[in-house]
Amino acid sequence: MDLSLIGAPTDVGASVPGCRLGPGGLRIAGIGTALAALGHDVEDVGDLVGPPNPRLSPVDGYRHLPEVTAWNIAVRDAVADALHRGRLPILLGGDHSLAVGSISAVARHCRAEGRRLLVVWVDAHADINTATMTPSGNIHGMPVACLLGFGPEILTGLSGQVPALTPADVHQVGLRRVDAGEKRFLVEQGLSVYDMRFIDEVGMREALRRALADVDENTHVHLSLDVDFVDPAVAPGVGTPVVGGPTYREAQLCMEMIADTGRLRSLDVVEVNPALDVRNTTSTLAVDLVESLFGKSTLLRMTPHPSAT
Ligand code: B3U
Ligand code: MN
Ligand code: MN
Repeated sequence: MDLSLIGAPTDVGASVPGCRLGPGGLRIAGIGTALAALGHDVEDVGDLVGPPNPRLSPVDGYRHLPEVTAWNIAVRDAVADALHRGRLPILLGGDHSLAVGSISAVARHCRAEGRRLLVVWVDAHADINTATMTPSGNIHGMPVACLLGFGPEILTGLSGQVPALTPADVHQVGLRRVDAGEKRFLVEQGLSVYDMRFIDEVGMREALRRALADVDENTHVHLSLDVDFVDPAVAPGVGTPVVGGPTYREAQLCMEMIADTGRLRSLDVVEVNPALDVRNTTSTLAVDLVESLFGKSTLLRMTPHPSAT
């Protein structure tokens, strides 16, 4: 496949600084060479440019809304450009607020092409806060709400249509820290959520089997991979670690099952925080996961793997 790496070195959507260093950490861990070694054509468009992190308090429930907006417009346009050129965009974040711009570009592209969009959101958090519910004002806790049409107009309208997504388009996997308002909102909106309790009791395999059940040839799968999805014992370099996450192997299975669909067409890798990391472990883990997403497997295998059906 033709892949485009797009760096977005910012943490304006977070309050813990450091994920602005994520694109550098991921490149040093070898994301480009690893994907090229799997046979892909890899283009690195370099880092987008945007405002610095002013480290201010929230205003009307949003921290750094003008800066988050500027970064998201840059991300949307870069992702749209890659898709337009027939390439598969890989957003190297940066904090998770950037998924608003990334997925808005993907949603607009799918609308134009008549494709069904399915977003797999893997995260310790639900990221479905609104200005009135948020405990922090951090916009990286709000991208799912923005994409569903709940948020500031400047962000909810980035795809050219509000909402960019409907709840049926989103499946969340790995949740284990959800704020009180978010819990109600998830139910109200009817999102499909495979939380850690589900993964403990039923398993990662069944979670992904259900999340991917209606993927067909006309489906564009987007994976929004917040690395705090993985247990912090394995992925320590994140701003908001939450214990009790998937193991390395469970996270790999999740990636492998998405790869097996053959329909992954865009990806966000976000919240890698090299400033909090140990020997670039978290970037290295992220590269391992991305390799599985793009075809690395232990044995030669058929796609989809017969046991996955
Ligand atoms: N739900 C909390 C914490 C949080 C969400 N996403 C991250 N942290 N990375 C909030 O601030 O909205
Ligand atoms: Mn997130
Ligand atoms: Mn998270």
